[in-house]
Amino acid sequence: MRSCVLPSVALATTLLAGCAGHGMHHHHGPGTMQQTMDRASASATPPATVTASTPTLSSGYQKVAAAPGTRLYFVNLRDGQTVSNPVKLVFGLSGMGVAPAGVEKAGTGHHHLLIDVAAWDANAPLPVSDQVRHFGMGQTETTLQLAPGTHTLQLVLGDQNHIPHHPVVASERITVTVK
Ligand SMILES: [Cu+2]
Repeated sequence: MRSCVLPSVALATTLLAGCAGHGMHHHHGPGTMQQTMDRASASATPPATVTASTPTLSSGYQKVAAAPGTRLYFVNLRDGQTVSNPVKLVFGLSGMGVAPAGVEKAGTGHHHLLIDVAAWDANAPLPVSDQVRHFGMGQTETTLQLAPGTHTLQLVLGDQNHIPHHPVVASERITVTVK
């Protein structure tokens, strides 16, 4: 089990995945200088602003529980990567299962992809928009056309009603540059 330093106190209660950029260097000694340089030059996307998750919504709705230790991550992309269209994204989920929207099954959810979203509500259904894509059939990958430039991408797991789990299951927010 790798350890992961969370970049933000606000997100410390969430289950952040995507720690692949950290903790990968196990060697000490001669390589230290190069590792330090690699780390310093790596881009770091600020985390999204997310409301603190509550187990119950104001409506009385009981959120679906996230399994402890669940990780959500981009399998094939990392923060700071340069990509070209069409951009393929593979969604990685460890610790829970994928089920289509509308199917109530403990320990499951469906993927949501947030594109250029800097803030979202953990205590409401995820909206449907060009920036918030739902994969309600249980898809675990997609292919996008993105405008040239930089974009942030983040995965959020939602339950059968598109409501984030408690605690939130979200990936690291990453930035990609589209050529
Ligand atoms: Cu949804």
